[in-house]
Amino acid sequence: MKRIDLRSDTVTLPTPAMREAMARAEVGDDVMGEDPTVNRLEEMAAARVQKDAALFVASGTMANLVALLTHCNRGDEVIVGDRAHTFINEVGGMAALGGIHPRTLPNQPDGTLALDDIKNAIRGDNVHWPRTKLIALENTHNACNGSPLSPAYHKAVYDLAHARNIRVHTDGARIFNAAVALGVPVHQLTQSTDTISFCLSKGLSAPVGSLVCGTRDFIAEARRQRKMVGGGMRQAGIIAAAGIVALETMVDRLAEDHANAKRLAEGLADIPGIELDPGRVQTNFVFFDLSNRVTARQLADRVARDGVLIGVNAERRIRVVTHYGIERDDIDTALRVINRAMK
Ligand code: TLP
Repeated sequence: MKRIDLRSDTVTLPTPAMREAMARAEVGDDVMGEDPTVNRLEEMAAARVQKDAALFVASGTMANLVALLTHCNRGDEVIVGDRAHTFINEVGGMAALGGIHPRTLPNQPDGTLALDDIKNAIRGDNVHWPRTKLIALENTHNACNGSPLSPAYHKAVYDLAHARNIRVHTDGARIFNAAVALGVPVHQLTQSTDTISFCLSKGLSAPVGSLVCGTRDFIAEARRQRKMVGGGMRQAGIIAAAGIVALETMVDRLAEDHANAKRLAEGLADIPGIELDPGRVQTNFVFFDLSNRVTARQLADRVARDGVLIGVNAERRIRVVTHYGIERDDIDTALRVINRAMK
Protein backbone atom coordinates (compact mmCIF):
# COMPACT_ATOMS: atom_id res chain seq x y z
CA MET A 1 0.00 0.00 0.00
CA LYS A 2 1.50 3.38 -1.03
CA ARG A 3 1.39 5.92 1.77
CA ILE A 4 -0.37 9.04 0.51
CA ASP A 5 0.91 11.78 2.79
CA LEU A 6 -1.13 14.95 2.38
CA ARG A 7 -0.21 16.54 5.72
CA SER A 8 2.22 19.04 4.20
CA ASP A 9 4.54 19.70 1.28
CA THR A 10 7.35 19.64 3.87
CA VAL A 11 7.24 15.82 3.62
CA THR A 12 8.58 15.82 0.04
CA LEU A 13 11.65 13.66 -0.53
CA PRO A 14 14.70 14.69 -2.58
CA THR A 15 14.70 13.63 -6.24
CA PRO A 16 17.35 11.21 -7.59
CA ALA A 17 19.01 14.20 -9.33
CA MET A 18 19.25 15.98 -5.97
CA ARG A 19 20.88 13.00 -4.29
CA GLU A 20 23.38 12.76 -7.10
CA ALA A 21 24.18 16.46 -6.93
CA MET A 22 24.63 16.16 -3.16
CA ALA A 23 27.09 13.31 -3.55
CA ARG A 24 29.13 15.26 -6.10
CA ALA A 25 28.94 18.69 -4.41
CA GLU A 26 32.13 20.68 -4.08
CA VAL A 27 32.24 22.07 -0.54
CA GLY A 28 34.20 24.38 1.75
CA ASP A 29 33.73 26.31 4.98
CA ASP A 30 30.67 28.48 4.37
CA VAL A 31 31.17 30.56 7.53
CA MET A 32 34.43 31.64 5.88
CA GLY A 33 32.48 32.25 2.65
CA GLU A 34 34.38 29.39 0.98
CA ASP A 35 31.71 26.89 0.02
CA PRO A 36 31.42 27.21 -3.77
CA THR A 37 28.10 25.36 -3.91
CA VAL A 38 26.46 27.56 -1.28
CA ASN A 39 27.84 30.63 -3.04
CA ARG A 40 26.37 29.43 -6.32
CA LEU A 41 22.96 28.75 -4.76
CA GLU A 42 22.92 32.19 -3.14
CA GLU A 43 23.77 33.87 -6.44
CA MET A 44 21.11 31.88 -8.29
CA ALA A 45 18.49 32.67 -5.66
CA ALA A 46 19.25 36.40 -5.67
CA ALA A 47 19.10 36.49 -9.46
CA ARG A 48 15.82 34.60 -9.52
CA VAL A 49 14.04 37.09 -7.25
CA GLN A 50 16.03 40.06 -8.62
CA LYS A 51 17.67 41.10 -5.36
CA ASP A 52 21.36 41.95 -4.92
CA ALA A 53 22.24 39.11 -2.58
CA ALA A 54 20.93 36.06 -0.75
CA LEU A 55 21.76 34.04 2.36
CA PHE A 56 21.28 30.29 2.76
CA VAL A 57 19.74 29.30 6.09
CA ALA A 58 18.55 26.08 7.69
CA SER A 59 14.77 26.59 7.62
CA GLY A 60 11.88 28.89 6.83
CA THR A 61 11.61 29.77 10.50
CA MET A 62 15.28 30.74 10.64
CA ALA A 63 14.90 32.77 7.42
CA ASN A 64 12.08 34.85 8.89
CA LEU A 65 13.83 35.21 12.25
CA VAL A 66 17.11 36.35 10.69
CA ALA A 67 15.24 38.80 8.43
CA LEU A 68 13.27 40.26 11.34
CA LEU A 69 16.36 40.50 13.56
CA THR A 70 18.12 42.34 10.76
CA HIS A 71 15.27 44.76 10.09
CA CYS A 72 14.34 45.55 13.70
CA ASN A 73 15.96 46.59 16.94
CA ARG A 74 14.62 45.63 20.36
CA GLY A 75 11.32 47.41 21.03
CA ASP A 76 10.59 48.06 17.37
CA GLU A 77 7.20 47.04 16.09
CA VAL A 78 6.31 44.82 13.16
CA ILE A 79 2.85 44.91 11.59
CA VAL A 80 1.86 41.31 10.91
CA GLY A 81 -1.29 39.33 10.16
CA ASP A 82 -2.99 37.54 13.02
CA ARG A 83 -2.83 34.32 10.97
CA ALA A 84 0.73 34.78 9.73
CA HIS A 85 3.14 31.89 10.13
CA THR A 86 5.66 34.25 11.74
CA PHE A 87 3.06 35.16 14.36
CA ILE A 88 1.41 31.82 15.08
CA ASN A 89 3.89 29.12 14.16
CA GLU A 90 7.42 30.34 14.88
CA VAL A 91 7.51 29.89 18.65
CA GLY A 92 7.30 33.64 19.24
CA GLY A 93 10.91 33.93 18.08
CA MET A 94 10.67 37.58 17.08
CA ALA A 95 9.65 38.53 20.63
CA ALA A 96 11.68 35.94 22.52
CA LEU A 97 14.95 36.43 20.69
CA GLY A 98 14.62 39.86 19.10
CA GLY A 99 12.50 41.84 21.57
CA ILE A 100 10.36 42.74 18.57
CA HIS A 101 6.81 43.81 19.28
CA PRO A 102 4.22 42.21 16.97
CA ARG A 103 1.25 44.42 16.11
CA THR A 104 -1.31 42.05 14.66
CA LEU A 105 -3.96 43.04 12.13
CA PRO A 106 -6.76 40.74 10.95
CA ASN A 107 -5.77 38.71 7.91
CA GLN A 108 -8.50 38.92 5.28
CA PRO A 109 -9.68 35.56 3.86
CA ASP A 110 -7.38 36.08 0.85
CA GLY A 111 -4.30 36.45 3.05
CA THR A 112 -3.99 40.22 2.67
CA LEU A 113 -4.01 42.91 5.36
CA ALA A 114 -6.49 45.71 4.57
CA LEU A 115 -4.55 48.79 3.44
CA ASP A 116 -6.62 51.05 5.72
CA ASP A 117 -5.86 48.79 8.68
CA ILE A 118 -2.14 49.10 7.89
CA LYS A 119 -2.34 52.90 7.57
CA ASN A 120 -4.19 53.17 10.88
CA ALA A 121 -1.73 50.88 12.65
CA ILE A 122 1.40 52.80 11.69
CA ARG A 123 2.58 54.74 14.73
CA GLY A 124 3.46 58.38 14.82
CA ASP A 125 6.29 59.83 16.86
CA ASN A 126 5.31 59.64 20.52
CA VAL A 127 7.48 58.91 23.53
CA HIS A 128 5.03 56.26 24.71
CA TRP A 129 4.92 54.19 21.54
CA PRO A 130 7.14 51.60 19.90
CA ARG A 131 8.41 52.53 16.44
CA THR A 132 6.73 50.87 13.46
CA LYS A 133 9.70 49.45 11.57
CA LEU A 134 8.39 46.73 9.35
CA ILE A 135 5.35 45.26 7.63
CA ALA A 136 5.47 41.46 7.27
CA LEU A 137 3.45 39.75 4.53
CA GLU A 138 3.12 36.07 3.62
CA ASN A 139 2.83 34.76 0.06
CA THR A 140 1.27 32.23 -0.47
CA HIS A 141 -0.66 32.64 2.76
CA ASN A 142 -0.63 29.29 4.52
CA ALA A 143 -3.52 29.71 6.97
CA CYS A 144 -5.64 31.68 4.47
CA ASN A 145 -6.24 28.80 2.07
CA GLY A 146 -2.74 28.96 0.58
CA SER A 147 -3.86 32.11 -1.26
CA PRO A 148 -1.39 33.93 -3.50
CA LEU A 149 -0.97 37.69 -3.02
CA SER A 150 -0.89 39.61 -6.31
CA PRO A 151 1.87 41.90 -7.63
CA ALA A 152 -0.60 44.81 -7.37
CA TYR A 153 -1.22 44.14 -3.68
CA HIS A 154 2.51 43.87 -2.95
CA LYS A 155 3.06 47.19 -4.71
CA ALA A 156 0.27 48.91 -2.80
CA VAL A 157 1.74 47.82 0.56
CA TYR A 158 5.29 48.65 -0.52
CA ASP A 159 4.34 52.17 -1.69
CA LEU A 160 2.37 52.83 1.48
CA ALA A 161 5.27 51.60 3.64
CA HIS A 162 8.02 53.46 1.80
CA ALA A 163 6.11 56.73 1.86
CA ARG A 164 6.44 56.44 5.66
CA ASN A 165 10.01 55.12 5.78
CA ILE A 166 8.90 51.63 6.78
CA ARG A 167 10.31 48.43 5.26
CA VAL A 168 8.49 45.31 4.00
CA HIS A 169 9.48 41.67 4.50
CA THR A 170 7.66 38.84 2.77
CA ASP A 171 7.59 35.30 4.09
CA GLY A 172 7.62 33.71 0.67
CA ALA A 173 8.01 30.13 1.90
CA ARG A 174 5.89 29.21 -1.13
CA ILE A 175 6.50 32.24 -3.35
CA PHE A 176 7.05 30.00 -6.40
CA ASN A 177 3.61 28.47 -5.86
CA ALA A 178 2.22 32.01 -5.91
CA ALA A 179 4.08 32.90 -9.12
CA VAL A 180 2.97 29.71 -10.89
CA ALA A 181 -0.65 30.09 -9.71
CA LEU A 182 -0.81 33.72 -10.86
CA GLY A 183 1.12 33.02 -14.08
CA VAL A 184 3.68 35.78 -13.41
CA PRO A 185 7.48 35.67 -13.17
CA VAL A 186 8.47 35.49 -9.52
CA HIS A 187 10.33 38.83 -9.66
CA GLN A 188 7.01 40.59 -10.23
CA LEU A 189 6.08 39.49 -6.73
CA THR A 190 9.45 40.17 -5.14
CA GLN A 191 10.17 43.58 -6.65
CA SER A 192 7.79 45.25 -4.20
CA THR A 193 9.23 43.87 -0.99
CA ASP A 194 12.54 44.89 0.57
CA THR A 195 13.33 41.36 1.65
CA ILE A 196 11.94 37.97 0.77
CA SER A 197 12.51 34.57 2.31
CA PHE A 198 11.64 31.39 0.45
CA CYS A 199 11.91 27.68 1.11
CA LEU A 200 13.57 24.94 -0.93
CA SER A 201 12.24 22.16 1.27
CA LYS A 202 8.50 22.50 0.67
CA GLY A 203 7.00 22.17 -2.83
CA LEU A 204 10.48 22.35 -4.37
CA SER A 205 11.35 19.09 -2.59
CA ALA A 206 14.92 19.77 -1.46
CA PRO A 207 15.68 18.10 1.88
CA VAL A 208 16.76 21.23 3.81
CA GLY A 209 17.07 24.96 3.44
CA SER A 210 15.65 28.40 2.79
CA LEU A 211 17.01 31.70 1.50
CA VAL A 212 16.73 35.27 2.65
CA CYS A 213 17.18 37.80 -0.17
CA GLY A 214 17.67 41.57 -0.13
CA THR A 215 20.24 44.31 -0.67
CA ARG A 216 23.95 43.52 -0.31
CA ASP A 217 24.18 45.52 2.95
CA PHE A 218 21.10 43.84 4.39
CA ILE A 219 22.44 40.36 3.60
CA ALA A 220 25.85 41.21 5.09
CA GLU A 221 24.12 42.11 8.36
CA ALA A 222 21.77 39.09 8.09
CA ARG A 223 24.89 36.89 7.87
CA ARG A 224 25.91 38.14 11.34
CA GLN A 225 22.41 37.48 12.69
CA ARG A 226 22.46 33.96 11.21
CA LYS A 227 25.75 33.31 13.01
CA MET A 228 24.28 34.66 16.24
CA VAL A 229 21.36 32.22 16.17
CA GLY A 230 23.73 29.34 15.51
CA GLY A 231 23.02 29.01 11.81
CA GLY A 232 26.57 29.05 10.41
CA MET A 233 26.62 25.66 8.70
CA ARG A 234 30.20 25.04 7.43
CA GLN A 235 30.20 22.48 4.53
CA ALA A 236 26.59 23.27 3.72
CA GLY A 237 27.22 22.78 0.00
CA ILE A 238 26.07 19.19 0.49
CA ILE A 239 22.52 20.46 1.07
CA ALA A 240 22.79 23.57 -1.10
CA ALA A 241 23.49 21.25 -4.07
CA ALA A 242 19.98 19.84 -3.73
CA GLY A 243 18.64 23.39 -3.55
CA ILE A 244 20.24 24.25 -6.88
CA VAL A 245 18.52 21.26 -8.50
CA ALA A 246 15.27 22.36 -6.83
CA LEU A 247 15.46 25.84 -8.34
CA GLU A 248 16.49 24.51 -11.73
CA THR A 249 13.99 21.70 -12.09
CA MET A 250 11.13 21.83 -9.59
CA VAL A 251 9.45 25.21 -10.08
CA ASP A 252 7.40 24.71 -13.24
CA ARG A 253 5.99 21.39 -12.08
CA LEU A 254 4.20 23.11 -9.17
CA ALA A 255 1.31 23.60 -11.63
CA GLU A 256 0.68 19.82 -11.35
CA ASP A 257 0.30 20.14 -7.59
CA HIS A 258 -2.19 22.97 -8.07
CA ALA A 259 -4.21 20.92 -10.58
CA ASN A 260 -4.20 17.95 -8.18
CA ALA A 261 -5.35 20.20 -5.32
CA LYS A 262 -8.22 21.46 -7.48
CA ARG A 263 -9.25 17.91 -8.40
CA LEU A 264 -9.08 16.90 -4.76
CA ALA A 265 -11.16 19.90 -3.69
CA GLU A 266 -13.83 19.23 -6.30
CA GLY A 267 -14.08 15.59 -5.20
CA LEU A 268 -14.17 16.48 -1.50
CA ALA A 269 -16.93 19.05 -2.04
CA ASP A 270 -19.19 16.23 -3.30
CA ILE A 271 -18.79 14.15 -0.12
CA PRO A 272 -21.72 14.55 2.33
CA GLY A 273 -20.53 16.06 5.62
CA ILE A 274 -17.63 17.94 4.00
CA GLU A 275 -17.85 21.67 3.42
CA LEU A 276 -15.58 23.55 1.12
CA ASP A 277 -15.67 25.89 -1.82
CA PRO A 278 -13.34 24.50 -4.52
CA GLY A 279 -13.34 27.98 -6.10
CA ARG A 280 -11.11 29.17 -3.27
CA VAL A 281 -8.36 26.65 -4.01
CA GLN A 282 -5.67 28.42 -6.02
CA THR A 283 -2.45 26.65 -5.07
CA ASN A 284 -1.57 23.35 -3.38
CA PHE A 285 -3.57 23.79 -0.15
CA VAL A 286 -7.09 22.52 0.49
CA PHE A 287 -8.84 23.25 3.78
CA PHE A 288 -12.21 21.72 4.57
CA ASP A 289 -14.71 21.69 7.43
CA LEU A 290 -16.66 18.76 8.80
CA SER A 291 -20.34 19.36 9.32
CA ASN A 292 -21.48 15.95 10.62
CA ARG A 293 -20.52 14.22 13.86
CA VAL A 294 -17.07 13.09 12.85
CA THR A 295 -14.22 15.19 14.26
CA ALA A 296 -11.05 16.03 12.36
CA ARG A 297 -9.02 13.73 14.63
CA GLN A 298 -11.39 10.82 14.10
CA LEU A 299 -11.34 11.27 10.34
CA ALA A 300 -7.53 11.53 10.29
CA ASP A 301 -7.22 8.32 12.36
CA ARG A 302 -9.67 6.45 10.15
CA VAL A 303 -8.04 7.34 6.84
CA ALA A 304 -4.55 6.73 8.25
CA ARG A 305 -5.46 3.03 8.54
CA ASP A 306 -5.76 3.03 4.74
CA GLY A 307 -2.46 4.86 4.27
CA VAL A 308 -3.87 8.37 3.72
CA LEU A 309 -2.43 11.02 6.02
CA ILE A 310 -4.28 14.33 6.42
CA GLY A 311 -3.60 17.33 8.66
CA VAL A 312 -5.80 18.11 11.67
CA ASN A 313 -6.10 21.90 11.63
CA ALA A 314 -8.82 22.38 14.26
CA GLU A 315 -11.58 20.38 15.97
CA ARG A 316 -13.54 20.14 12.71
CA ARG A 317 -11.08 21.45 10.17
CA ILE A 318 -8.67 19.52 7.99
CA ARG A 319 -5.78 20.68 5.80
CA VAL A 320 -4.53 18.63 2.87
CA VAL A 321 -1.56 19.64 0.76
CA THR A 322 -0.50 18.29 -2.64
CA HIS A 323 3.14 18.04 -3.67
CA TYR A 324 5.85 16.19 -5.59
CA GLY A 325 5.29 12.45 -5.11
CA ILE A 326 1.49 12.76 -5.08
CA GLU A 327 0.09 11.69 -8.45
CA ARG A 328 -3.34 12.08 -9.94
CA ASP A 329 -4.17 8.44 -9.09
CA ASP A 330 -3.28 9.14 -5.46
CA ILE A 331 -5.87 11.91 -5.43
CA ASP A 332 -8.52 9.46 -6.61
CA THR A 333 -7.44 6.91 -3.98
CA ALA A 334 -7.50 9.57 -1.24
CA LEU A 335 -11.00 10.63 -2.30
CA ARG A 336 -12.26 7.03 -2.15
CA VAL A 337 -10.71 6.50 1.30
CA ILE A 338 -12.04 9.79 2.73
CA ASN A 339 -15.51 9.15 1.26
CA ARG A 340 -15.63 5.72 2.93
CA ALA A 341 -14.42 7.13 6.27
CA MET A 342 -17.13 9.81 6.26
CA LYS A 343 -19.95 7.24 6.12
N1 TLP B 1 4.89 25.55 7.61
C1 TLP B 1 4.64 24.20 8.03
C2 TLP B 1 4.25 24.14 9.50
O1 TLP B 1 5.10 24.91 10.27
C3 TLP B 1 2.86 24.60 9.77
C4 TLP B 1 3.56 23.59 7.16
O2 TLP B 1 3.42 22.36 7.21
O3 TLP B 1 2.88 24.33 6.42
N2 TLP B 1 6.50 30.18 6.52
C5 TLP B 1 5.42 29.50 6.10
C6 TLP B 1 4.36 30.23 5.35
C7 TLP B 1 5.29 28.13 6.37
O4 TLP B 1 4.21 27.49 5.96
C8 TLP B 1 6.31 27.47 7.08
C9 TLP B 1 6.21 26.00 7.41
C10 TLP B 1 7.42 28.22 7.50
C11 TLP B 1 7.48 29.58 7.20
C12 TLP B 1 8.55 27.63 8.30
O5 TLP B 1 9.33 26.76 7.59
P1 TLP B 1 10.24 25.67 8.33
O6 TLP B 1 9.32 24.55 8.69
O7 TLP B 1 11.24 25.32 7.28
O8 TLP B 1 10.86 26.31 9.50
